[in-house]
Amino acid sequence: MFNALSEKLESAFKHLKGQSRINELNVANTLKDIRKALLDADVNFKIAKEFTDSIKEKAVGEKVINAISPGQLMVKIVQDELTALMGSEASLLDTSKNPTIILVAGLQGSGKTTFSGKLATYLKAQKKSPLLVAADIYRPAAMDQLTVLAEQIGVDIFVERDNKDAVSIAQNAIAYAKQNNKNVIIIDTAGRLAVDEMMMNEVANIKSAIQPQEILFVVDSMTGQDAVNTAKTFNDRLDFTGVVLTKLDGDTRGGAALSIKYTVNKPIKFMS
Ligand SMILES: Nc1nc2c(ncn2[C@@H]2O[C@H](COP(=O)(O)OP(=O)(O)O)[C@@H](O)[C@H]2O)c(=O)[nH]1
Ligand SMILES: [Mg+2]
Repeated sequence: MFNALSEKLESAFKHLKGQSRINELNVANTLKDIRKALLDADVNFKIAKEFTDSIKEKAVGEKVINAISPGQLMVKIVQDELTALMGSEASLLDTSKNPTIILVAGLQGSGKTTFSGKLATYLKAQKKSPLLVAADIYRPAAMDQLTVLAEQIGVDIFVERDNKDAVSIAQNAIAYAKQNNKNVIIIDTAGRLAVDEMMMNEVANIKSAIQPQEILFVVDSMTGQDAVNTAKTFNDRLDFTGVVLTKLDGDTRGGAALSIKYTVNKPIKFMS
């Protein structure tokens, strides 16, 4: 995903070849190229600007010790800043509570149902006993999709086909999980094509009714900068605990991955 970006960053450092120290003048072209590389990767322009401003501040006037060249020093500064941008600590899923409730939210087509299945598989491999919950009440096909998935991976599923209230489905699923020794409950919710009030209300109501330990916001990384706005809206309403990036196998340029953490300051917990 980051191949194009790393190639462009590498060539940005070439401007510093043969220089004995970093100054405003010789670092300008490198910074320009770094900014362009980030924009080409679909990073939000404001973030790209703040990022390069902060690199400039750290780089200019930095004493170059004899052992390393300005180019090497610049690579180090950029790497540190990129690490800070993405989050420097690994963030794990909190599954300490029994049962742990995980709410999966995001736009329609972002990959929530697919991810819910993958997450259940991942938890099963960790000797957990997950329960998948079909809380997308609008499309009967969504319940079928999760049912087929659950069968394929050998995980229990909770479906109430005649219940048109997502909140009560979630509550009933929790009662079922407690009776059946399921220790992680994964609630796959409905999404809309774009952020809308009704969807936000519904998922916010589910949140307040069941108090999940984890709220994972699923986002299609191919949506680029749009993903940043969606993430912000969802975070304002749900205060989610982590981000799941999907479709990284497509021709994404990585911009969403770089921008979301920066914008909402929530960790990327999974790449699906
Ligand atoms: N290439 C690719 N396709 C995915 C990925 N995750 C989901 N999809 C596909 O995207 C479409 C929507 O996924 P789905 O899980 O139903 O999204 P939902 O509406 O958020 O539940 C389906 O055709 C999935 O097969 C992924 O990581 N990579
Ligand atoms: Mg779905």
